[in-house]
Amino acid sequence: MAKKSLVTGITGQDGSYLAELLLEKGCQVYGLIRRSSNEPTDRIQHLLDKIQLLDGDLTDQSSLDQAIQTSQPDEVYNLAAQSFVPTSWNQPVLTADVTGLGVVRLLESLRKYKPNAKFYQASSSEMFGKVKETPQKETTPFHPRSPYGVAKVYAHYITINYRESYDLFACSGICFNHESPRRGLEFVTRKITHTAAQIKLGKAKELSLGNLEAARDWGFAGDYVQAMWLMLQQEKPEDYVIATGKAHTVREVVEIAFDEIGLPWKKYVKNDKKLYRPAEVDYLLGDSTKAQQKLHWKPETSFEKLIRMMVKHDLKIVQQETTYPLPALKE
Ligand code: NAP
Ligand code: G4F
Repeated sequence: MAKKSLVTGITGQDGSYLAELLLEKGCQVYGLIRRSSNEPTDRIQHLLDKIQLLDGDLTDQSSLDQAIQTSQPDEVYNLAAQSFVPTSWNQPVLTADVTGLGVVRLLESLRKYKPNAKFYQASSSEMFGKVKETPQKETTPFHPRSPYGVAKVYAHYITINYRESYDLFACSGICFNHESPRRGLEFVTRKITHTAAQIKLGKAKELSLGNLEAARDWGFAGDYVQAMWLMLQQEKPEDYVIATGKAHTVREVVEIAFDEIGLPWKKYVKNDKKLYRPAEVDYLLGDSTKAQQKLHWKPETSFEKLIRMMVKHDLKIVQQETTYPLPALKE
């Protein structure tokens, strides 16, 4: 019988890649989707006839109970979150509620209705924040630098606690930044590749950025969902760092993106102090030795290939964009 997998955050970047992977593996895929006044399914449009969507929200216990009871999943991947770090300073309570408490709500539903399901939590390298050692591994202490990072630390420990308290198969992937052509436009890599494409095609004049010296260990989302799946195929639940082991600055993303479009970046990139964060995470670099040894996982896509892939995709979609006038209020 096909394995049943429930994915929260299925409409997000990772959710869309993971849903594709799970379908390839022959799973019956359920996705949690929250109410929206417009269509949130752009990234999974091509999968809609192959998956089942269940209404729910991580802030609403009864909807999670219902989703677990209806889907009776063998595996649950919790990818839903308020995931944009700057928003977490403007909406700290909402971020704590969704990204932090949302996880204990989901674990409670599992404990009550499907305790033998395997559970994956999307932990984050933002938990390392002001880093205590470099590179960061599973045992590196946390020092989060944003309300988002703090919420993820709670989520991480409550996942460990439910594993230890109730013997649930619950584990976390501590994923470093991962990107793709499906990345939200507000995250820095996609902001750069999309605006560069707009500049190339005459649809934007400049690119405003904050801290160009921040460094991240950037990988490809398609590679990272493989690791998530592998973690739930193990005999024992354990936490793993998922990273490429190479760090690059925001400036390097800009250099590659503008090289791809053949324009000099210094002419177009403006520094905007408003885009700096109240507390920055300066340098993240992950050590994924454990995942490589135990899961036999390794990243396949290089940083340069990733950024060039994103620019090429953005050139195509910016080219295709047509602007329709809004319908008049009165004809
Ligand atoms: P994303 O594109 O922002 O997707 C977030 C998903 O969460 C969307 O499907 C969103 O639904 C859903 N969501 C938000 N609030 C919700 C709520 N209250 N109830 C139910 N669903 C809700 O994020 P991503 O990049 O795919 O990341 C997936 C997960 O990995 C997140 O938990 C993120 O924090 C974590 N993570 C990401 C990275 C990375 O570099 N991408 C690294 C480490 C950890 P809508 O479509 O309706 O907004
Ligand atoms: O792309 P970012 O917004 O990603 P950030 O904050 O590292 O968070 C992402 O990765 C985390 C994993 O470590 C995830 F948990 C989280 O959900 C999310 O996916 O910013 C990256 C860096 C920052 O240092 C920021 O200060 O880019 C710098 N930056 C410079 N100018 C900018 C900008 N970031 C954004 N978003 N926009 C700018 O204009």
